[in-house]
Amino acid sequence: LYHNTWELSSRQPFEAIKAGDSVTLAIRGQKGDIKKAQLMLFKSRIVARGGDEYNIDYSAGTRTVYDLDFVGSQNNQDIWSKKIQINDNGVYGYKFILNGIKEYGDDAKPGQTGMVTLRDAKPFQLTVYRADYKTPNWAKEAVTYQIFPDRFFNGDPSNDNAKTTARGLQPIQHKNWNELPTNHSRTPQLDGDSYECNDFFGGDLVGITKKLDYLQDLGITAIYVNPIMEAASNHRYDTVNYEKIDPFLGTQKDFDNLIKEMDKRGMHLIMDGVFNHVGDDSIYFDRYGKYKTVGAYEYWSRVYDFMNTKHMKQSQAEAAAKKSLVAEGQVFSSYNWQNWFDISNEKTIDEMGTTYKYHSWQGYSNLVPFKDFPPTADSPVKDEPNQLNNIDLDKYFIDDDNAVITTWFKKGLAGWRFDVAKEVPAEFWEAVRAKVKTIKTIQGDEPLLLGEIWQDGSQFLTGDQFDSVMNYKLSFAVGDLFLNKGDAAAADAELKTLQQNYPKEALYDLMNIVDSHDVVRAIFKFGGGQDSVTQASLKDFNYEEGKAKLKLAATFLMGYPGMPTIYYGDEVGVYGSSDPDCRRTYPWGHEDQELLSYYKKIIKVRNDHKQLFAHGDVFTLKADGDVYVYGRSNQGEDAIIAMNRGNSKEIVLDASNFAEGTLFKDALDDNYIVSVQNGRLTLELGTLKARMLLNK
Ligand code: ARE
Ligand code: CA
Repeated sequence: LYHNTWELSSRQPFEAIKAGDSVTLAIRGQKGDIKKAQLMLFKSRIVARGGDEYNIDYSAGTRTVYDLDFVGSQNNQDIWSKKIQINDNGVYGYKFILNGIKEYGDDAKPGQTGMVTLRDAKPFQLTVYRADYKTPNWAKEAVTYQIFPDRFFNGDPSNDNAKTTARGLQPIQHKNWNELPTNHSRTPQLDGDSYECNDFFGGDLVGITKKLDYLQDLGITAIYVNPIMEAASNHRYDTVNYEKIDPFLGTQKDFDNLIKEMDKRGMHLIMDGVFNHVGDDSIYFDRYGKYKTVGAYEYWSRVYDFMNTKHMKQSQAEAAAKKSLVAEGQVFSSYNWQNWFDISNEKTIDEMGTTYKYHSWQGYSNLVPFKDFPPTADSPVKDEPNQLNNIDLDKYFIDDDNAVITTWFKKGLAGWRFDVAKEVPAEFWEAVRAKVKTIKTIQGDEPLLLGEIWQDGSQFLTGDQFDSVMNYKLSFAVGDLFLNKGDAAAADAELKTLQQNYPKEALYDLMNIVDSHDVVRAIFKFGGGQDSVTQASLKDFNYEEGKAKLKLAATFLMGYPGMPTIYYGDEVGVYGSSDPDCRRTYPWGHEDQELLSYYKKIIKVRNDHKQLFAHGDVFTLKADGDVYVYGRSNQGEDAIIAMNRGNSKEIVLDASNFAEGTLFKDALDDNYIVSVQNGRLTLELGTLKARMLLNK
């Protein structure tokens, strides 16, 4: 029995289909063996899940069975097939049932062929997207730069203690710019609470603004910035207030000015949106009783006992004012924060004294997930539609006139990167898209909706949720390739699977990365560094080897569809192990200039051939051992991107796609020109070298 999702004789078309379109699925068997062939089609149900647990769930959705038709025999094999039309978008799965007893489904290796089982075969995936699915062009054309704002540049030292000064608290002692991150500050901070991730370096929005010329010179056209809204920690995933810029990072004016300066340079801003949880120390929850508002935790645990609260950080007068707010029943401004979280009345004792139980995100007590967003094992998976109807969370974030998600677009935002996207109910993202896609950014562009997804993101990319996801899948494929963990064919299988599963609209604006603020720096990994090391040192890895392989990976991204995204400092040789070591400061004045000029060169190649690289077709030319070569084509303009992770060699490519005699010139090596001869191209590829060959 044989079915191969990559062969048109098995499945046509190769890629995701548009709702309303048809797909032809066929299976072959030895002549005479198949008496009856059926196709079982599943529509998966989108289920939000927490932690690492995540899968497309076919069992929860619908199931249809079709009889296949015998279409003929070839080479002693019988072919059975069926053309089916699918009208609704979603992630589908299919498997074959032969003679009523055997099943043939996916073998769980990337793409391609499957295997026979007696029952419970794993379905092959088929993605069906909405006919009107359209993603922003600017994102397809972008070269993006990711900034962890505390660590990029301190452009305004006067705000380094803005939060403490405003509240009459002890100033915090910042780390020196050249120290390493440890997540622990030397001094007790803010109001003396001891939380982690509290070492600050002073980077800010003015710092980003001041370095825009640097980014423009590098060829950057979009910036993705980690959370900048008010929060307690240095990473700011523990939001205090969604409507306010963190005072350590600057003011609303600084933000407006950043946007103004970015607009001048035609740059787009993508912001981190953390809508799965808030900080325990936030106006919404207010575990420590710090804010003028009455937070949910306060309400449930201490609302009748403000004056006696052990953690109360407010003055007696403020506490009294709160008490009267409660008495008047005006506890929660216009939103019912008390309903946003799961808080039980059970008391527990911890190091802070008596506390009340509440759910926390992955055991981090500073991150409090919203109710009905099921992020923990003890909060059961909920998949009823419209589960948000009984709380007004969606109003605050999406629907109100000044809702958080839409209002930031009015302030100049071009796109959101949504944190822990898979743990938020699909209905929430659908509502976000429905609303956001009715507006334009103030620059007149389509807004971008991008999810933080580490696994296959198909279910978010069928036209009713996101435009894009962080492409960790690609970072693993490219990472393994240059780490010599698998050969080029293995990487190609992973990449072809993405090309097959993701609608083209999504594939072309994925956030393509080699690393991020959550993982070991790519250069460290490539240089043989271990991610178990708390602090990377030059003893742990070979910088030159890491750098050579980083160049290969960066070149890979720069020629590929999707927006290549550079994690700040990668381009100048910043290294580091896992979080927080991957968040070292940008080394102004100590950059690896050679690496930087390589980055500039490859980015320029992409930017100079935007139509080709942002919109052109992509196809594999060679995936063999140490060598990976792919092609790009768009209306007579062609490119060949070749990478060799091994020793110097000569390779021969099938170039029958290109006209005989076509000249290809290496944009990274002016003296190198080759031409298509007898439908073939012969290339010299040096040790750990890449080429970007262009015919125009
Ligand atoms: C940090 C350190 C800890 C430290 C703690 C101290 O990592 O070692 O003990 O701080 O409080 C943010 C910060 C982190 C912080 C964390 C908790 O940036 O520095 O931890 O908050 O305070 C999964 C999720 C994915 C998530 C990653 C990290 O699915 O959504 O884990 N990423 C986002 C952000 C993070 C952020 C948060 C979520 C929380 O990008 O920066 O953390 O808002 C597999 C799985 C993935 C899994 C991945 C990594 O591949 O498939 O699902 O991602 O591994 O574990
Ligand atoms: Ca500062």
